[in-house]
Amino acid sequence: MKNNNLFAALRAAFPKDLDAVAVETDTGLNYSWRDLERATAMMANLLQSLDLPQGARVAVQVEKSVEALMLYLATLRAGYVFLPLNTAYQSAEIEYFIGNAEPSVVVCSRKNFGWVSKIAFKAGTQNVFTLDDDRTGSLLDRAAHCSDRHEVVQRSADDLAAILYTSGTTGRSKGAMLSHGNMLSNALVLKDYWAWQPGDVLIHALPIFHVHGLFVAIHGALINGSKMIWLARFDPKLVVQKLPEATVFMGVPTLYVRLLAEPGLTREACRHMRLFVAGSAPLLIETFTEWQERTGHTILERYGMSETAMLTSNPYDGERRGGTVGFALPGVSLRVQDDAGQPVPTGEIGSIQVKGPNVFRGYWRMPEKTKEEFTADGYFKTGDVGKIDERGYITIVGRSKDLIISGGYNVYPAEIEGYINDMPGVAESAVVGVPHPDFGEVGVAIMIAKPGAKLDGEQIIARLKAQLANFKIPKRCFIVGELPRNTMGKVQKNVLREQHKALFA
Ligand code: MCA
Ligand code: AMP
Repeated sequence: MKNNNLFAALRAAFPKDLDAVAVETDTGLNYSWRDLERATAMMANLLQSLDLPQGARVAVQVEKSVEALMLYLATLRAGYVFLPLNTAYQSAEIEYFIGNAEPSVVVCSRKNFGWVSKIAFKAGTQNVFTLDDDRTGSLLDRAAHCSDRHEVVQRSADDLAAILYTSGTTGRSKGAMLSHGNMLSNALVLKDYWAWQPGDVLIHALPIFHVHGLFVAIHGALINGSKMIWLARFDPKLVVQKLPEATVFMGVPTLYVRLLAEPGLTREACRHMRLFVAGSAPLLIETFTEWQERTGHTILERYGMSETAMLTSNPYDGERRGGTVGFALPGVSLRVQDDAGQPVPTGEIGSIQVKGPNVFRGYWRMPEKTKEEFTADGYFKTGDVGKIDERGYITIVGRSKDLIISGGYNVYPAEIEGYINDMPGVAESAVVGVPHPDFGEVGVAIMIAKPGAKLDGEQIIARLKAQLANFKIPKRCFIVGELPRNTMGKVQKNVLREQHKALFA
């Protein structure tokens, strides 16, 4: 029987020369393909020795390192379900994810072990390991005693490989369940669509707890047997320095904006580059055009979601049109519908719906929510609003979901408003996204006080900082007498966005 474990496919693409460099780090370390093979075998053996139930979740909140990458691959290899968590999440956020996902294994950094292990043990997790970005931690200590031989566990295409939490517009975060088949199909389509070639080298500068850095970038390089230049964090100077050794780069728009501020970003620096990919948030046409002028390269913009991995892409060969996200990828059906569920005419705006082998298996333990997000004929409602032009190029014009995308991270206003509304003296709040030159969009909070109460914006920000991941904190806070409302009494966020649109201009 064919093994549909994603890891089996990635490993089959390792080059013949296992001693060649697979990952080169910014600290001067080289990891060979053999290192990846052996270390993932050892970690997979460790996981399997823990007697975990079928479908066990391995939740991981660690700094970016090659060992963290190996842990992801080892989890696939051992047939368990990987659950990556943003390193910015604080205790209330982690408590929710661990309580909801009930992982059998939690891996965290040593400095967080105290509070993370407390949360994990309370939720019934039996195994908590540490892993730091200096190649230390109990996970590696334990794996060192395991065999470096391991047979990849048999998995079917429908078996779960990962759960990615993506916040809901109302209520709490939902875990998007992605299967081995979802991810392998997407990786193979992109390998072809983006014309990955022998000798390609990827600069990996994104975090590895979201689809972009974890799947699109890593799977892309591995399924092509390509070396990665691995940066622990995005540093524009270092990226520019490494460009001459690379051929492929992927980033959210903020990374491109910051790279353009580097005088060293020149045609000469990009002379070996083959492909620059952008996504996760809208790429401004100014950035697209300036990049073309400075480097001679046209950024290829694509569009995806945690629930679906990549959905559309501008062509590799053919015109890459700025401001559009290109065409539906091979195998993906994409349509734009009106509120009555009818297809809209060419060029008109409607809701984007998708179907394909990349579309997720549903939300973790939320069958009702899952059902709501699919149409009767099996299309997933993305919550994005867009249009398709006469040449078939898709443009995203907005979102029906109340979501702010800041520097490529999603911020759900409802979550932040919930925290603000719980603060003493706050009657009501609204968080809206406004344009920002660096992050594309940032959150701004507007609130009204309870009668007689006095609110202090700085204090509110400080309180939020103690509770929430840093990227979710509104950049500004306004206390007003009243919020604009429609005739139904609903807060008009569009009016607030308009009022504050020039704040960071
Ligand atoms: C950092 N800060 C931010 C953000 N990042 N504020 C708003 N939005 C952000 N994204 C704030 C911090 O709160 C902090 O504020 C200050 O900036 C410095 O923090 P630091 O961590 O040092 O920031 P940085 O290292 O400069 O990070 C900026 C970044 C990072 C490199 C752009 O945000 C990043 O890596 N973004 C990429 C996200 C990503 O990979 N998204 C893909 C999602 P203070 O000093 O006040 O505390 S996958 C996806 O969307 C789909 C599927 C797709 O299509 O790909
Ligand atoms: P996530 O929940 O992190 O998977 O974010 C997915 C959302 O990011 C999508 O639903 C879009 O709203 C947005 N997105 C991703 N890529 C693009 C893009 N190229 N242009 C505009 N929005 C994008």
